[in-house]
Amino acid sequence: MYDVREWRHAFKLDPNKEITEKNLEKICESGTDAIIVGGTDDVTLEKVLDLMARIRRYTVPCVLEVSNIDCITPGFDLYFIPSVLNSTDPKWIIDLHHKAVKEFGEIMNWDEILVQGYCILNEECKAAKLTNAKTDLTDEDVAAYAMIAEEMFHLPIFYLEYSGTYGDPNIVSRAKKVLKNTTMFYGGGIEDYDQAKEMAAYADVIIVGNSVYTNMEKALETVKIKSLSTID
Ligand code: 1GP
Repeated sequence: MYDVREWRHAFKLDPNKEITEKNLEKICESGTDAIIVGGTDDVTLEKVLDLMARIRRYTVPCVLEVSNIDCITPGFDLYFIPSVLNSTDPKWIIDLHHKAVKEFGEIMNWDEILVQGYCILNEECKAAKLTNAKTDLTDEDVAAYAMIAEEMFHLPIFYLEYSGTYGDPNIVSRAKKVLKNTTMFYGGGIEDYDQAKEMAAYADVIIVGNSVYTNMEKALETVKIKSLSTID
């Protein structure tokens, strides 16, 4: 349950967006493997705590994806720490991490912390702009980042991020081919079951974010991919 290698599907909820109790219940009881709490804009500790407390009424694993050191709070099952491998600014690859570990390293529970090697591919998304990501990449470029994540850095997660737009299945497929132990997450633009199924054929875990807020019923249908396996 808390082992990402066994996951196939997760919803990502943004602390900065409104969700009704009824819809939150549907998401938490959907059968998804986890709820990831994370966002780029105006994420405050207060909003993170509020959303965590609401999700905690259900048994689904609850993970904080840390985008801002001020929003870290105990109470989550796991903590994901993104490192943007294709950022052109060391701040997002290693510098913020260095600052956090220098300050809190001795009290961090490393068993609960997983580093995600991000590769951001939608140049229009906020995360790409914020991190100055180099998004003009070929499938071979992306596969090399995947290989770096696994073979050089031994990261538990490689995250292909197309946030806000549906990605290129050929790139996802090519990256997956070089991964053996690192779990591949795909997120971006998944709005219905067919898109979820297409990406779940290659990615180990698909992440559904924005469609929770735009079309809840279709978002819920994406959970059905859990019974499908990836193409080896
Ligand atoms: C965002 O990868 C997630 O970090 C999901 O993307 O919001 O486009 O579904 P969407």
